[in-house]
This record gives sequence, structure tokens and C-alpha cells, in this order.
Amino acid sequence: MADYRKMWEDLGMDVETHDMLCEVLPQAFGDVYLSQDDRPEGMDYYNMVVAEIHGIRPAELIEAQKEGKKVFGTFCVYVPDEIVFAAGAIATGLCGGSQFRVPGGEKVLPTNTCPLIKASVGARLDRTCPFFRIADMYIGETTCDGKKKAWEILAADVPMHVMDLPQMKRVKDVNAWAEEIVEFKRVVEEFTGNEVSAESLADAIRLINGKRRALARLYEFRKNENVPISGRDVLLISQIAFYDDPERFTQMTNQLCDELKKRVAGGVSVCRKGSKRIMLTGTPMAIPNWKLHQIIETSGGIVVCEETCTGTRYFENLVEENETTVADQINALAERYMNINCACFTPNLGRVDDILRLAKEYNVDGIIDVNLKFCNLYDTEGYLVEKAMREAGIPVLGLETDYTDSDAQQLRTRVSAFIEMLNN
Ligand code: BJ8
Repeated sequence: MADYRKMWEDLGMDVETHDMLCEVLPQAFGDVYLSQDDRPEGMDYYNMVVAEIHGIRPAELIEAQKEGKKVFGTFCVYVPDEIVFAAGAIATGLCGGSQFRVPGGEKVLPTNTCPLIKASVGARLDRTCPFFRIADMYIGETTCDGKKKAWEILAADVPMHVMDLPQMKRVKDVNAWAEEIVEFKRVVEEFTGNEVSAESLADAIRLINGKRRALARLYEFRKNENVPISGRDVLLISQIAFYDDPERFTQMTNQLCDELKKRVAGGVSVCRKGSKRIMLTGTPMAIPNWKLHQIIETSGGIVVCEETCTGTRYFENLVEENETTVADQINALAERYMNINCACFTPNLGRVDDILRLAKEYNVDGIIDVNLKFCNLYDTEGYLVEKAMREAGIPVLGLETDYTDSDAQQLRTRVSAFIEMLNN
């Protein structure tokens, strides 16, 4: 890896603590990823991105800042990146998926906060993540209670704008979200000094739709009987999608898809015949949270779909590309984003419909409904999801976990028993 110490120091990072993180990541990555046989060659790009995750992209963002561009950090798939790119700025994901940063979050947050929030706050306050240092402004949203309060703590440290996400899906709620996007546009324009025009917004809509199309194409290959790419690899790609330059990401993912097409034609499969096809549903898995995929795929299963925000909720549904005025484009954005089915909505029956549809499309043998510890929203909704799956005759296992390894053995036992049950 190139030496980025000077860059990290200039960002005001705690380089010594960060060194400790850099020491453990390659080992974890090697165990989960490099141990796999017969990976597509196109994964080399994503391996390289992870190997230099705190180097290459942060350096690009800093270069962009030197040219006068602003960087916006986001935490949720409801925030429309299109507005940011249309203003000549850059959006990057900021969610925390590492246990390393959880204790930093616990210094200021209640212990019974979900690890994703604790890791995110810890990453900022402990100064161990370049992305959290680089972002000029954070964009929060009113999804769950833990996040809402976390924004107030982060706002004392960094400029923050919070988008008020409605929690129902009536016409007036979609209209309210469109108004929030108008307000977001105003904030972004003011902060960047650049106007969002119908032309620049149309370009940005096409740019982000391109990323969605590439991910949708990637997922299509997992519907085959012979699965040409592991769930672990697809998870990694989805996680990188939040950070990478969207144009390059789209290009590299489409290139990988070309390779997968050949693999499918050649009957290549990354798993043994008879491996059980598993869909994961529930809370997102931010990088480097690969725990459950690793357990499932080393216990006789293959993950063929994720109904999560690091899965289908991120890329399904495109924004209409043919609108010609900013007002109509914003309405199109509101429509598309309000189609995402997060558990923060009530009722959220669309999510159950999504899971039933995906179970069919990906021909799954069983569903694992996963909840990040202390996420009350998904935990509570899990009751309705699991009930609906049982009624539809789809085997389902509900699991709760966090970022530690302390439950890995117990999870493996439960996952193995579930897959064994699917075999009988
Ligand atoms: S759209 S899932 S990215 S809110 S896991 S922080 S909900 S307590 S991450 Fe999410 Fe947007 Fe919804 Fe997706 Fe809170 Fe639950 Fe933690 Fe969560």
C-alpha cells in the first residue's frame, strides 16, 4: 500500500489509532475474500479498492476539494445523491461497519444504540476515518431515533443538514419529500455556490441511474442455477458503490458483468451443486461487516440476494429520465426514493411484497432475516416479515447480531442447523 500517512495527518486523523485498524483489516479481508476459490478476475478492482480504501478515494476527494468541489457525506439511501452531483459536488457514504469504532461511539451514545450509529459517531469523534474527516457537510435524515439524536451530537463538530423523511406513504407524504428535496437543493446550492439546472440534474440522474442499472445487472446473474459470483463478493461491490466515483464504479461493474455473462454461458458456479440458496433481509451491512455472508457461505449456503440497503433497496427503481424542468425532476426523485421500503415507515407492507417477489425471482430455498442489535425498527418489523414468510411456506430464520466476533460460533451453529433443515 502506498504511504498515505502525511495525508492522514493533514486531515487531523489520529494516525496511531488508525494504524491499529490498518493492521487488522488485511487479515479479515484475506480470511473472508482471498480464501475463496475461482473468483471472477473482475474482482481484482474491488480488492484493490479495499486494500487502499483509506488512500485512493480519499486522495481523489482531497484533489477535488483543491479544485473547489465540496464533498457531502451521507448515511442513508433516501438522500438523493443526484442533487449533490448536479451541483458539481461529490456525495460519499459514511456509514460505519467496524467494531473498531464502536467504543468511540459509546463514549457519547447509550450502549443500547445500534452498532451502525455507534461506529459512525466513533469514526468522526475518534478521528479514525478519512472520509469522515474529508466531508465538508454531513447530510442526516429523520429515519430512526438513534440517528436523529446522533445528528445533534455530530452537528457540534461538523456542518450538518438533516432531511425530514416522512414516515408514511400517502400522496401528501410524497409531496412533503419533494419539498424536502427542494430545500436540500437550496442548501447544496448555497454551500457549493453552484446552481442546479435542469441540464445538470438530468446528467446527474443518468449518472446515478447508470450505477443502479449496473448493480441490477450484477444481481441478475445471481438468479442463475449456476451462481457465477459469491454473495460475499457482491456484498463487497455494493459496499464500495457508496464510496467510489459513480462513473468508474459503473464501468468496472459492467466490465465484471461481461465476465459473469461468459461464466454463466460456460456453466461456471462458485458453489457446489445443491448449495442452499439464501436471501438475507433486514438491516444494512456497512463495510467491513462481512460476518454473516462468510458464515452462510462456509456452512453449505450461497447468498443469492440481499433485501437490505446494501442490496436491492439501494438500486431497485430508476428515476424517470425524461423530465425537462427542475420541478418535475424533483417530483421524479421524490417518487423514486419514496418507493424504498425501510422499516421506519408505517405501515411498511411494500417491504413484505418485495421480499416475497425477490424470493421467487432468485428462487431462494430460505430466508435469513438479520437484525443489527438494538435496531428496534427492523427487530419489530421482523415479526411481520417472518410471519408472512411462514404463511407463504418460505423457511425463515431470524437472527440478531452486532459487529463483534463473540457470537460467531453461535451464529454458525444456528445457520448450519437452518441449512441442514433446508436439506431435509
Ligand atoms: S433506509 S435501513 S440506510 S435508515 S440499523 S441506524 S434503522 S437503528 S441503517 Fe437505514 Fe436508511 Fe432505513 Fe436503510 Fe437506525 Fe436500525 Fe441502526 Fe439503521
